[in-house]
Amino acid sequence: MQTDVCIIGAGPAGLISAALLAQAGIETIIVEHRARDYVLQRVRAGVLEQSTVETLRHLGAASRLDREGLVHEGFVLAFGETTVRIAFPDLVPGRHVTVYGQTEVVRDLVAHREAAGLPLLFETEAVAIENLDGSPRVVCRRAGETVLVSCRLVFGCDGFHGLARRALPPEAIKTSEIAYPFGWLGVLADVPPAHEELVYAASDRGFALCSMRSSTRSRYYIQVPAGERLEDWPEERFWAELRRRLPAEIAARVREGPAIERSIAPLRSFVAEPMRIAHLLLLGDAAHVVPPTGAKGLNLAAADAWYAARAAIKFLRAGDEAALDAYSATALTRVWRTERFSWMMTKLMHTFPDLTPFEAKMQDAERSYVAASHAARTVIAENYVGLPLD
Ligand code: FAS
Ligand code: PHB
Repeated sequence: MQTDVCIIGAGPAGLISAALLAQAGIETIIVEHRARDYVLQRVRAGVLEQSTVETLRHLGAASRLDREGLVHEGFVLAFGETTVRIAFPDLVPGRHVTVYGQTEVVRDLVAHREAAGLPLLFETEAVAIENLDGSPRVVCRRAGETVLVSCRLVFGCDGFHGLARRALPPEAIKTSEIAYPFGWLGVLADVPPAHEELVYAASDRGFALCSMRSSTRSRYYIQVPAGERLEDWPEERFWAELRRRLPAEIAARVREGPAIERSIAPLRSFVAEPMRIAHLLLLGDAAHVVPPTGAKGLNLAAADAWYAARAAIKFLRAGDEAALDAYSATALTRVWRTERFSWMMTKLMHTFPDLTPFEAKMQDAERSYVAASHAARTVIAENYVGLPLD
């Protein structure tokens, strides 16, 4: 098969970048390892920055989002029984976020791609990338057959565990990483949310998050030690622990219900640099991972897609190789600022097993400073709603 850009992965990074390229008349083929049904039901992120919503509107893929998305003007930080509202109209006037599941974003983008009749090959695993310095070839396996995709650029949008980054010689990239000593146990249930906005709760027992997908569907998370297994957490244990970590007034409003989905995700901060190697661009989790405490994973992938499509269009139309390096530099500036915010929120809100007494005092002081300082809350608000997409 022959195309301009071969995109590995049909997650947000792959689907958004493909749509932006198609809009510019650039030919693409998306190869996706998993089956269509699996991709369409995967439960992940839930909060969209304004720039992500604007990108989806720009693509003409936001009509359901505009109907069903929940516009939120703030969220709550809880430190024990003390609650602190991060109020966007006061702190970052005119800015807001939209609560709309990543599952729905992916559904909308797959429908958008298929309606355009553009190639999206499910159950097609990229197993090698050849000739990156020249005209690349992506070698795929599909129904026991080998499929070769010849192209001019490869977008590695295949997530943290994907092929693209690992196909590079180790000396080609520098990685930076923190593995946190805990993960998030997430439950999705058809019960009304306990609060009208998201609640990020820090308690002596650990972190908890009250999120939602609609007025009838809630998404809850609790911090669990790294290595915990789902079988260690029967549903009744989850609900009891969730309530113990929330302020009493919010805990009283938690409604239980059977889990539609349950999963444990490890938390890590990770960056691979540069994000352009020869004719391969890395986008989204293939290049960087943030702990979900800042609600940034999906939004960073969307920002990478915006920058990568812009660079690819310049390169493919005018042979502008410098644009490809500019992609890496521009994307990484946003990536590192977002890594900082996600790391800061994770340190602020989680129980760390091995804090020194001084570090524990620093965490207490940080929490009381956020509660007391308009400036501190402004910093959190301007990062949460999303940094400008230049
Ligand atoms: P994705 O991982 O979404 O997509 C990569 C795609 O590439 C997948 O469909 C995969 O099947 C495919 N692929 C992999 N290898 C391939 C190969 N060799 N050939 C072809 N295809 C291949 N972020 C938040 O903000 N909030 C959250 O609550 C949150 N929860 C998460 C829970 C889990 C379990 C995980 C793993 C991530 C979570 N994230 C969360 C982060 C998540 O939203 C990512 O940031 C987002 O999916 C990144 O999108 P992509 O970069 O497109 O990668
Ligand atoms: C979610 O609803 O899945 C969600 C919301 C906010 C986060 C992380 C996850 O920070």
